Amino acid sequence: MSDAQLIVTHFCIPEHVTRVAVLGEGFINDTYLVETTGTQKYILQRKNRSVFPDVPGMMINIDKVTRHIRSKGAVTFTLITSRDEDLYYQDPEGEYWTCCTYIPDTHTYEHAPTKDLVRTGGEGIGMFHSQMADFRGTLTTTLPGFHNIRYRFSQFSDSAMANRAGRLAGVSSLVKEIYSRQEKMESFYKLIADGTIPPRVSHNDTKLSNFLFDRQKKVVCAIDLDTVMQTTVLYDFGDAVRSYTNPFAEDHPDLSKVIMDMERFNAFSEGYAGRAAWFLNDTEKTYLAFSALYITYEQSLRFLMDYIDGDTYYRIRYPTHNLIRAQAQLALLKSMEDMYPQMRENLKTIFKTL
Ligand code: GN1
Ligand code: MG
Repeated sequence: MSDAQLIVTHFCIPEHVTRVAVLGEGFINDTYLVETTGTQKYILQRKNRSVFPDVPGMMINIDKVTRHIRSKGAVTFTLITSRDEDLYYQDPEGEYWTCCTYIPDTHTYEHAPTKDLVRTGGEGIGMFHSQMADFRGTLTTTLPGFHNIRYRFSQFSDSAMANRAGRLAGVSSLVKEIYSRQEKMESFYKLIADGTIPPRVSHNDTKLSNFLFDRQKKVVCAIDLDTVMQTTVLYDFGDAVRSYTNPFAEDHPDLSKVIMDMERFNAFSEGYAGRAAWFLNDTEKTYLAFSALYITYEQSLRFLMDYIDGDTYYRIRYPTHNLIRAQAQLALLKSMEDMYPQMRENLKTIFKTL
């Protein structure tokens, strides 16, 4: 019996388990699909302890959010408790495992195949924010500073100083690109830190592959709620624009192909605004476009930092994978910078014509 096959017996799955197989290529956790004698399937995950310092707190957040969504009659997954009635099972090595229902007939995408999928993706994120807009509970900040660029700069400077993998000299031009935008990014973050941009329940990892789509390619719900916290919905809008508007994967090696496609941006924004306009305030609307630059920049910084550190955070498939990822995200950022005035104009028009 494999580890996962043994672990799954610690959860209250009513059916008899017939198969446990590796699923997907997550960067952080290990994920398995659990098949049973019934029609219901489950997802089993080993959470990455070095990334998530507070797995119990994280699971309470996920439980609160999924209950809130379910209370509205909307689709989401359900957490399966352990035989000890916890939201996780901790194995003898101290590893945390969790289990939830699998939503049938759904797919995920690494990059968006069509503009229609981009639009429905925008609706999906708007729907998630909308469903959570009347949540009056509190979520634990399980990853303090996750999208805080001041914190990311201090991490980045420490990495550069330590130069643990001896790779710094080879990436000096990229490092320069990162530092040249520091002030601009910090002034956006200041608005979040001082509350000018209000905190709301947000997903914090809204890349395309963290949403389920049905057979008709319509969005079903958000998954991977590990990072759900009360930050700003702008992080989600920005991260999704980063992921949906690039017609290629986030690690595409041909930088000349990596662009922010304006038609996709418009489709995404229309989908999002249609669901979210009712709760967004004017400041949030004003900064939506910039949030895409901010998160794309942050992602480039994080990939580059992991390359400098010697690939200790993200799972890689080849030695320069993090470097390629950082370069692709920087190329995307430059494309967004060129189109920024147009992005703002288009958003204004979209909100006006709703
Ligand atoms: C990670 O866990 P996953 O693969 O959905 C990362 C995100 C990055 C993303 C880049 C907890 O997301 O922040 O944007 O990779 N999650 C964590 O693909 O660090
Ligand atoms: Mg994921």
